[in-house]
Amino acid sequence: MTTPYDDMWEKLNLDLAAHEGLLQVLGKFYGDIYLSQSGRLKGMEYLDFVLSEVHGLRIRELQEAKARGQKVIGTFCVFVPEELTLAADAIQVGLCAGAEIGKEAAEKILPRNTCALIKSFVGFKLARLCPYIESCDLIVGETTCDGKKKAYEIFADYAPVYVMEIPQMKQACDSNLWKAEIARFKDEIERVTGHTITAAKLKEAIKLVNARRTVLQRLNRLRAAAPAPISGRDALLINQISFYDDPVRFTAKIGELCDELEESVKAGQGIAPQDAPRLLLSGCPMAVPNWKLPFVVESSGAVIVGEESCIGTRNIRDLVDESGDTLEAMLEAIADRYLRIDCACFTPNPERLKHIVDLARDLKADGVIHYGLSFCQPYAMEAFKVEKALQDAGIPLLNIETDYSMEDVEQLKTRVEAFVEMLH
Ligand code: BJ8
Repeated sequence: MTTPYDDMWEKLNLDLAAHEGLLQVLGKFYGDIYLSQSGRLKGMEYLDFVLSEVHGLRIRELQEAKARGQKVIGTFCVFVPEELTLAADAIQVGLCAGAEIGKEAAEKILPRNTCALIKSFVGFKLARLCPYIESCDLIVGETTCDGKKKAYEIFADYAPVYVMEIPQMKQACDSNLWKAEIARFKDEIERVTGHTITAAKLKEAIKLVNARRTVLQRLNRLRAAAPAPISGRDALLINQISFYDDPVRFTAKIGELCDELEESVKAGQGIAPQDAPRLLLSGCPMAVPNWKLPFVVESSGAVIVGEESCIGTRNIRDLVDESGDTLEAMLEAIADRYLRIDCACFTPNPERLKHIVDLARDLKADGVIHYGLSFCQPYAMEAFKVEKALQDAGIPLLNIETDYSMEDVEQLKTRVEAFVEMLH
């Protein structure tokens, strides 16, 4: 089948047949998981449109920006400060890594017992499937978990990669290391873009990224209402889209959607029955199109009211302090904000336990599902502490480990249904 974008795919050197296969899977998934939902608000049309054009208009926009001289920076972790990228007049995209396609290629150069997210990004590159990866002038990796850290060494054979060192603890010396890393990243971005980051540009960028976080915070607050005004699937999609859509457009559109949601809440309307068990998902990020667990949960009679995840609250909870006027003060504020991220790669990581309990209470969640990708040690190890913290708070937990394959859907359904039944 030919599409208006075929020339673009050829220029990006995608494997056309494999890419077409990916789009078909994505389209079918989206139809089954998203378009089948009833009672969605008008604002959701924006999500449907963006997703239908995820491999289309947005890539064209990136190509047009590149033709004007802008650079595209790809990332796989929320530690990479987008404020600096934007201040250098570049575009940052969070690369998705949520599909199994490309796994076979990845397993030729990675151990099989590697988490699905890592296999996915390596596989996408090797199989020439992702127009976002192919649009990137630089891919920024980071030393978070061991799997990612080592995978970037391999990835660097296929794409331009720069790696940020993320501390593993949060002591004064770690904070100094992190500040130095932010400064090193600034230099690298200036080198790649050819633009000097000025205080005025950085201030503007800080405001822009904070505005996107603020609208997502507003969305999260609205989800505390009962009945829930939006499905967990749609909220996850919004968070996923936030990583690659234009930040100004995204913030405006989600603001409009929140206005609509506010009206629904005022009218006492929701997308699930008032007594549907409310669940918080917690753990590993769910990248596009990893919608498996939310779909299983919401077709089991429960509604997801929050995501304690990097594609969720962990990415938007903290704002950068906007009061600084000098470059130094702003870089310091950026370093402070990012070091507050409570990824399980840190030791110890007590903040995350508190955040999960607080979030479950704020959102009036009846239970928590801890979601770990198979072979992800940081989150699997931390799940024991999460369980203990929730037990102490009297909140039930279901611990799920899975990957991107569909083989365990029935088994997951049985476990989730039993958990939901217990909460009724
Ligand atoms: S700040 S959560 S985005 S590292 S699932 S690759 S941890 S083995 S994704 Fe993450 Fe940054 Fe942390 Fe967030 Fe490794 Fe685990 Fe795989 Fe993971």
